[in-house]
Amino acid sequence: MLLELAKILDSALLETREVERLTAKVPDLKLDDAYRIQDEGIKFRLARGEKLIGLKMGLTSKAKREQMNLSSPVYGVLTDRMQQRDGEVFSLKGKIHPKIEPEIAFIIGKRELRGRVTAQQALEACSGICAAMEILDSRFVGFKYFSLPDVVADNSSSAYFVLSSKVHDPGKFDLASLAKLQMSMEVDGKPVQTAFSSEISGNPVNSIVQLCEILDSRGLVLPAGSIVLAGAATQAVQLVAGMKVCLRVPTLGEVSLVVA
Ligand code: OOG
Ligand code: MG
Repeated sequence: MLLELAKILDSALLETREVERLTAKVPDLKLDDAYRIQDEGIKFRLARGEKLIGLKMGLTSKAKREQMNLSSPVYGVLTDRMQQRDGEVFSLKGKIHPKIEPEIAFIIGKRELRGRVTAQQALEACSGICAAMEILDSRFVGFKYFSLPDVVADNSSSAYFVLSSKVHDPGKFDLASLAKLQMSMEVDGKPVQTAFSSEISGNPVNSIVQLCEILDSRGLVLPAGSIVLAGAATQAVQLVAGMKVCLRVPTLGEVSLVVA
């Protein structure tokens, strides 16, 4: 059954169409099984030649939990095909109902993270940190009214992401400074969503801590070299052709995309 549900979502992705939420068919879908559906969906993508390059945390801010009416952090998987280049033109072709949100990304260094870690250990395990934006695109009708198992099964709405071309040495930051980053996402030069990085689980580094906890509970590790998106600091904004979106984080730099 799980494989069948994964196939439904995978065809929706490939055919750019919305499908009914899975819990309409399987009302008692459990979160564990939802992660198994996510795993199967990722296997389909890997079989098509995509490579795993990281993980994203989602629903790590109050703004996002309220926007989606969902209660706890979840993770999704990032592949090389999802990554856009900083400043690149992003075409809406082949997208269902994409939204963009401001994030912070960490690059895990040469050693994998296994088991539970503290925020300090998580920070020390990083080799890079940068400003980032995630483009979500749920495969569910209206991008709304889904439950936690639905969103997890759908790879936590992961679709695309972009990292700033400026990646910093995390040694320049301590935990306190990482909670005070000012994040301003602009559309055509006007700020539309602004927040401090503390909106992300109190500190974006805590997203790595939470990710390790969930991975550990599933018997998995956070691989060396992974990109980790910490989750959006604010609500997501719908993408419209012609808009230029730029996230500015004064101490980190900026990252942008032009929507076509
Ligand atoms: C779920 C994914 C949320 C974030 O950064 O909070 C997320 C959704 O909003 O569809 O990626
Ligand atoms: Mg996100």
